[in-house]
Parts: sequence; C-alpha cells; structure tokens
Amino acid sequence: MKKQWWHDKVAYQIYPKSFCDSNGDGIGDIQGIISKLDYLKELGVDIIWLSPCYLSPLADQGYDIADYYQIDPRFGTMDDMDELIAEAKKRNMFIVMDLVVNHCSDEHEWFRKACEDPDGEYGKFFYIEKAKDGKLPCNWRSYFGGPVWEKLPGHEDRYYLHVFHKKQPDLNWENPRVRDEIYNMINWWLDRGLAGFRIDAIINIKKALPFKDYPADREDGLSSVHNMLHEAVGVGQFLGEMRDRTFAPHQAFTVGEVFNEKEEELPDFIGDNGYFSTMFDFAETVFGNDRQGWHKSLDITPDDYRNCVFATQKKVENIGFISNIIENHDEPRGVSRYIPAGEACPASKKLLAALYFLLRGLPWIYQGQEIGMENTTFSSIDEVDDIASIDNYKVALAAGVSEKEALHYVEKYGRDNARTPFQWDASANAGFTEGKPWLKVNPNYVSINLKSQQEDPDSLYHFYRKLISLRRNPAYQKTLIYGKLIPYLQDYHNVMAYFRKDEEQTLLIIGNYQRQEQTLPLPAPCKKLILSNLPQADIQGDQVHMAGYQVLVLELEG
Ligand code: TEU
Ligand code: CA
Repeated sequence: MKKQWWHDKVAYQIYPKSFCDSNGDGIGDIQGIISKLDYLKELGVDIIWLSPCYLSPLADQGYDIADYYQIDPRFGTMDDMDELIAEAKKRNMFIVMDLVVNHCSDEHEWFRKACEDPDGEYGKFFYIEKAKDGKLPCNWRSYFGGPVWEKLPGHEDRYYLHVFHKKQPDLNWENPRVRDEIYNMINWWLDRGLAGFRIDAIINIKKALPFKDYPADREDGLSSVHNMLHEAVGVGQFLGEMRDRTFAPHQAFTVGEVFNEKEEELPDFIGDNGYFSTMFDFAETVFGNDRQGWHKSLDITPDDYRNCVFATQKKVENIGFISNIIENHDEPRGVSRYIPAGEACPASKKLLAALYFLLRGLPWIYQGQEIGMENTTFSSIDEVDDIASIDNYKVALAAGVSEKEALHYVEKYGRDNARTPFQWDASANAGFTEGKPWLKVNPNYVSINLKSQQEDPDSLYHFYRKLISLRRNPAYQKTLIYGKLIPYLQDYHNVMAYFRKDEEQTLLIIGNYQRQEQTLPLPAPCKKLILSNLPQADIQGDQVHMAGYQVLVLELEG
C-alpha cells in the first residue's frame, strides 16, 4: 500500500445547520464554523468534512442542490467559504465538501430547462420516461418512500426518476454532457483550495437499464432500489473517469459513501489508485436493517458489533484504508446504538471510543460524538423534521404498529438524533444560537455539554483528546496507523479485543463490553499500560481483571 499524506490524520464531520449559529437566525452557518476552528484544532482534528451548504431549498437538508457554484445564504456567502478554507489552511487543517451528484434539486436550472423542453438538451440530463400502458416505467421504491417516478411538471404523460426524494431528480450519468458538467464543477472547487470531497450516495449513479420491474418486497407492490443496484454493472467506468479527470490531477482526498459494493471490486474502490482515497465502513451501520422498515430492525449486540467491524477489517487489510465511524448525520448516535440500552455512561462511551478509534484506518468523529451526545426524544411526530423518519413512521403505522411505538422507532433510528444542535454549554439553547434553533435541542444539554467536559479532566472529551494524542505519539504512531489488526479472544462473549502489531511492537486494545466485570487472559506479559478509561487497572501476570466497560491499551512484551 502506498503511503498517503492523510493516513495519519483525524477527520471530523460537521453538519453545518446544527453546529454553531453566528447570527441568531437559529441556523448554523459558515461563520459559526470559523469561530470554532480553534476548538477543533485543540481537539486534534485535521480534516473537516462539511455536509452540503450549497444553494438549496433544503428539502433534504442541502442534499438537494439548486446551484453547485453558490453557497446557500442561510449558511453564508462564497467569501465566507473562501475565508473558511483559508483559516483552516492557516491552522494546517483541510476542508472537504460534500459531493452530491447522483441527483440535484428540482429547483436546479437544468431541471427547470428539462421541464420546459423534455426532448431538448436538458431533458437528457435526467431520466424522463413515458408511462407504459398507463403504468409507471418500473416499480422501484424510492429511499424516502413511494415510487421513484414523479410526473414531470407541465407534462401529463411523462415521469422523471428520483431514487431519493421527489425534489431530488436523478442526473443521467450515461450522458457525457452531464459528466462534463460535474467534472468541471469538481475542478472549480478543487482549484479554490478545497482538499477534497465526501462523495454522496455514489453507487446509485449506475442504473440497471432498461427500466424493468423487480419482485415486490413490501405490500405496496414496489421493490427496493437495492434490488436494482444488485444487478447494475459498470459504475467503475464512471468512477474511474471521474478520478482521472478531477481528483487524481489535484491529488484530492476523497471518501466514498458506498453501500452495496461488491467485494471483488474493493481494490478498484480503495486500492492504490482506487476511485477514492477511502470509503466508510457501514457493516455495523446496516446490521439488523430490515427491508420492511425500522419497526422490523434488529438491535446490534456487542458481539455483533465486534464481528461486523472485524469482518470489514479483514476484507480491507491487504487492499487499502477504510474510514471508521460510529455515527453520522444519517444515523442514530453511536453511544445510543452500540452500547446496550440503559448502559450509556462515561465508562461505556469511552470504551466504544477507544475500540473504534484505534482500528486500522482513518478515524472520523461526528460533531458532538466527542462529548457523547445521545439520541433525543420526541413528544410527537410533528416535532420531527427528517424525511426518512416521517416515511418510516408512516410505513410502521401502515403495518399496524401503534403511533406510540412508531414514534419509538423514530427515536431509535431517526436521522434527527444526529441533527439536534451541538451542545456547547448549559446556557439557553445549549449555546448553539441566540435565536430559536431550527430543530429542538436535546433536553439533556444541561448535563451533556462541551464546557462542563472541558473543565473535567476525566471527561469523554478529554478521553478523545488522549486517543488522538496516542495516535500521534511517535512511540506508537507507526503501529497504530500501519500496523496489522489481529483480532483477539474473538469467541468470548462481550469482549472486543485486538492487537495492532508490526515488526517493532505489539499493542493490545482490550475491552470488557458489558456491565459485569470479567477476568481475561493475556497472551504475553504487559510491558506498559498505555491507556485506561478507569482510574485502576488490575493486571496480574498473564491475566487482566477488567471492571465493567473497562477498556485498556497495553504494550505487550515480545
Ligand atoms: O445518504 C444515502 C443513503 O443511502 C442513506 O444513508 C439514506 O440517507 C438513508 O437510506 C435514508 O434513511 C446520502 C446522505 O448521507 C443523506 O443525508 C441524503 O439524504 C441522501 O444521500 C440523498 O442525498
Ligand atoms: Ca445563522
């Protein structure tokens, strides 16, 4: 594997709308982000990914872009963006934006022109079809519910394709003109000093054509887009072309949001000269998902979590560098998901932090994760903004689930959990805004907030800082970045442990992933205790006695 400048970095995701509001309109903005750069630097962050802040009607909170060359006025101006890039550079930090090119907004000029003249040049920018014998062109179900086909405004007999929301028409990547426009736009941004992109929903750009029905997988007679994607071949041609014409000449950093990749294609995706620098591991994210909806999803246990993570580590070990997360803006909070219900506490949060952060790959922190922000609660569905939650709520009701229970699933899996404002301090609105926040602040901000954790040397926040310094410590850096990951005690119940190992040293990361204490064997005597999440560590010869949710990082002899 070729060494890359970003391998030793720590990355952080900002959801701009919910990070920091500088002007009291209740919406986080770019000036707010600039005001927190020193905070991020102090935490130890190098690479910052911003969820979209381009011009957008915000039907899907910015993942519906109306103009790729403009900043939405709610987030600021292009000058603010240039300032952010420059201020980051001054601090040796890198800004990465979201590249949303499977679709644009229905308010994008291209789509307007397509509606005016579906047979003209811009009609070919999208997938526009006529009904087949009065039926839709095919029975795919959009990710946000309902058919992927919507009537083309102004044309009774024509439909356009949207695999996400109807305000997100899919761009037709088969059309070379579309690809040219996209590559020009990417290069325009990279020339502005951007370090790279997180690449949204990218697997969807290749459709299995011609359009056809797949076996229905719900009562609605529709079929998940996944069924089509499973058959789609040739996405690599587009991705390779995009790399060659944009990212490669700029030496840009890219991280793909890739679901449904085929295992044999992994080297093409993240091997040396892959389509992307890295991609996210979603094995644990999708664990327990059910095609019927959130009300059918299964919980993930500590053993499942470990097995998912190790399976990915194994798959990529000889190929490339994976990106490790416990949450993002589409997912519930990691501490609410990967720690058994009712057991999230400072110790268990630190355990989860250490276990994922020291894996082989690039560690990502999602805003608020560093202070252990948790899932929120809703008193009714009217408080919920997220379109995926609203759809899943309806799906659950239609399946006979009660309103109360359906809301419970929204609280458990909904995307708003990650989108509640960042909890800066215990003042009004958690210090996020002087105005009225666009989304309800999690009421637990009085006890969970950055200020109180900064003042407490034993807090989760300071633990994250220790993990980051550990990854930077010259004594361990090489092993933690490039060393092999070898699972240890993999058949033990509620234990997650692994070695990070190279020719020079062997580190052991060992976690007792449960409330009960347990005694575990050590394969070699401990040379040095590097980190513990609890004040004491009971190591005796070839055994270690672990308290509930204790995690240790040890250097072993030999
Ligand atoms: O997500 C793509 C995706 O496939 C899912 O994570 C999706 O959000 C989920 O199935 C809905 O419950 C990306 C973005 O991360 C997400 O925020 C956008 O909504 C989506 O693309 C469309 O741009
Ligand atoms: Ca604002």
